[in-house]
Amino acid sequence: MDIRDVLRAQRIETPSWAYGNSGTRFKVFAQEGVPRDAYEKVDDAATVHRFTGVAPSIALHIPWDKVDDYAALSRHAGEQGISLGAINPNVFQEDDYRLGSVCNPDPAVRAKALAHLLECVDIMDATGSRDLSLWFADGTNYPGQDSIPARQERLSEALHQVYARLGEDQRMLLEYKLFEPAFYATDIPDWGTSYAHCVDLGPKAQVLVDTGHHAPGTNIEFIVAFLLQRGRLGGFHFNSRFYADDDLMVGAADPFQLFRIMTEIVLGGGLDASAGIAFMLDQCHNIEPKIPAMIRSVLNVQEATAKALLVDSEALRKSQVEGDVLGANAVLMDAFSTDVRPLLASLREDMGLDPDPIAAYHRSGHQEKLRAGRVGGSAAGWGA
Ligand code: PSV
Ligand code: MN
Repeated sequence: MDIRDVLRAQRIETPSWAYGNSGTRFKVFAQEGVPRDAYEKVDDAATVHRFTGVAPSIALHIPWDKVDDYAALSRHAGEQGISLGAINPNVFQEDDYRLGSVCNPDPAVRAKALAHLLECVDIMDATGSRDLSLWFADGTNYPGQDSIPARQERLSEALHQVYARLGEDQRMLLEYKLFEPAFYATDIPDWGTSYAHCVDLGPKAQVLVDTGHHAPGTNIEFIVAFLLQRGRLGGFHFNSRFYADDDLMVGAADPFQLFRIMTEIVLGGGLDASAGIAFMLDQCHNIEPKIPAMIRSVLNVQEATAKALLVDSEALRKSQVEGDVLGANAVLMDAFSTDVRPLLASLREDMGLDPDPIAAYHRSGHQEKLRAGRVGGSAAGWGA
């Protein structure tokens, strides 16, 4: 295996919502030059791809990225050199969803949520997207508020209806999250719950691991290795956290954790296109400029991948079967301690890219152009 070929073929999907304004529940800091509609978000994702060469698709969130003609948006993306990726339905931002969406005790609200999920599969037909990426804000805040098993049944029923609607080449990714916005019991709190539903549904249902959605101290690479071995790892939402679902740049808080995750991916064959794993980012750049932050994030995933590819798997296996604890650990640490930046810089030159994408972006004057050009209209996004 030639490491350079693997790195050249790597694909990292960026999220439309990272390009729009975002913030915390305390304040959204509006930035100049942010996209005003889905078309401009596609343009920003295309810019990230132009400088990195490995981010050729954008995930959409519906209705944040609602347009009249999705085929036209898809054509626009193609003209910019990228494609439309995962479709993320949004069933958490309407008053009707106060007690949940597909798990809501009211059948009328459940029907409304299901209709939106099915509409999103129609959108996938128009955009050519493979993945329906599902995350539910459903859950309860107080013990006794609702029946935990009844909610699981409602969830299962909705998922089966959506699964039945998927086309031959379409998949459903089921994301879990320990907490928030529900604080007592989230309806899909962990990978086990997601995995069980996916197994019930069939092979087109796969677990999505968002790195920010675990309790502190959770061994995420164990989850990754397990799901990969079982053929149920559908994809990632990469980001970083210090405390909760912080949505900071991937690899910023704990690059070693990202390396450990990518090492399990590499060792388990998860980088092969046939594994079908979607490597997506799910981040919000609240105080930092968005496009360079996204470029930085893509480079961080690339660096972790390069280091994981440097793990000497033969030496590792040998140490493992010999019970050489320190030797095995040293194999991983050697790879992690290697500076892969020169390798990636030379790879980029081979690919016709600038070896330093962030410096190249700043030199390009693109940010100033956006600031001057994107005036009027209102910024598209969940924040402001
Ligand atoms: C929820 O916290 C989440 O991780 C889901 O993936 C959403 O689609 C995304 O963030 C944006 O709110
Ligand atoms: Mn996510």
